[in-house]
Amino acid sequence: MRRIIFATGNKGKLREAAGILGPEYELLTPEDFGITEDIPETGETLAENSLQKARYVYERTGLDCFADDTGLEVDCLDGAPGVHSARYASDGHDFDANIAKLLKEMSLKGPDAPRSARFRCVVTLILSGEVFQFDGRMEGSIAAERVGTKGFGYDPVFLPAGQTRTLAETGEEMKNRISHRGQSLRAMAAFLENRK
Ligand code: ITT
Repeated sequence: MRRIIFATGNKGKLREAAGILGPEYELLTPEDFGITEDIPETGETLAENSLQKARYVYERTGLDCFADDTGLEVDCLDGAPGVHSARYASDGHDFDANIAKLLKEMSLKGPDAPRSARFRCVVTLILSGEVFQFDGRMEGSIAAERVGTKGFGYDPVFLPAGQTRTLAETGEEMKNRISHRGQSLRAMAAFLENRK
């Protein structure tokens, strides 16, 4: 059993990480160490923000930890919302408002605009003070409207490549197999396995 802190305040990410990493891992959260404030994310890239979140928790606990920074890149919006995905519509991590803004901005591009998009994820692991990063991505497209109730964030409008159902319809097991987070966390787990 490996105990490690996942430096996140996002319960959806935490649930997925537990499913991806399996029972070999006990995931602690910043809350378990009295860190309840929003961890600052002021970088200009996913890699910078991911490192910033992991460092924040490592500096306060001295324990091994990892963080996940994820962005949704939409081609017809020149890669937006990208690194600003959490605060696209407002400052408050409001999923519904973020999706509403995304669909509105895309409709302004006209009916023929490409709907292709991808999630990118950078996981930063701090292990005995050393930093390692793992990338993952999932290609797909943005649906015309929200469908499904599972998952979190932009899942109700994300159609993985080659699929006709959104991530919020298919649910976590399928998502974890193909997702950006699944790829980066499995890469991290393989790395940790090799270090044993
Ligand atoms: P932490 O920083 O506390 O981990 P966060 O929600 O702020 O949580 P990010 O900065 O990585 O995380 O957020 C990017 C945004 O994209 C945020 O609104 C998420 O809800 C959303 N998001 C991240 N991963 C997603 C996924 O797998 N499916 C759908 N939306 C996702």
